[in-house]
Amino acid sequence: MPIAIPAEPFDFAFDPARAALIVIDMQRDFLEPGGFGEALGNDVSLLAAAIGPCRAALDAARAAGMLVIHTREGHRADLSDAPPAKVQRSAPSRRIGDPGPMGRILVRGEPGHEIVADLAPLPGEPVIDKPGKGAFYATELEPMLRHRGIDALLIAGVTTEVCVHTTLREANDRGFRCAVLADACASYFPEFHAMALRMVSAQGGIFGWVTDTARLGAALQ
Ligand code: C5J
Repeated sequence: MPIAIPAEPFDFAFDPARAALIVIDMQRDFLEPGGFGEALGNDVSLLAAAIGPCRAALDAARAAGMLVIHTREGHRADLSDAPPAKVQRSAPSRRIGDPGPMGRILVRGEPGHEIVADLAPLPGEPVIDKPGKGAFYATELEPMLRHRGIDALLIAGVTTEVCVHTTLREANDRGFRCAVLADACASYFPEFHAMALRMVSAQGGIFGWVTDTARLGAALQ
């Protein structure tokens, strides 16, 4: 049955049976010291704030029987799916594919590529491995959503202005109605987080809606 969540710029109406929660890239490589995020010069502790809200969103979505999808950014061991331009732009000291304390940086199957323990996918929940920032690029996400009749997405994860935003923009152009869960997203740059959220709901909701886990949880009860 359709429900409506208070959101900006106005209520976000969706049918939980036709909606999915997508949790973007809550991986050790972005959230823990020694991974990709830190190799790029970031303070990774800034992303920890999103873990609790992501967990709350997962609990609410699972209890409501909603589809839950996780994504992971990373590359094949031979880096054949990593554009040279992306590898060259990663930190000169430790680049994508280089060894680090959590294994090879941003490489599938390495410890750093795993989703943080608190947000581990449950058996049966799809995990999308993506080589890019957007979860639709070079992945099976779109057919997966279409085959299940999904038309609305609730989006959480990191980082707000990079992989969350890129995925949101891809989804918006494909006709999905999207709401970002503000407290379940985070950035290494708090000002980018705030501005990225404003970009979503400005201009009458040009990319979608912004809400939070408390409002989602209350609406799904
Ligand atoms: C980045 C991401 N920031 N998951 N990836 O490189 O946002």
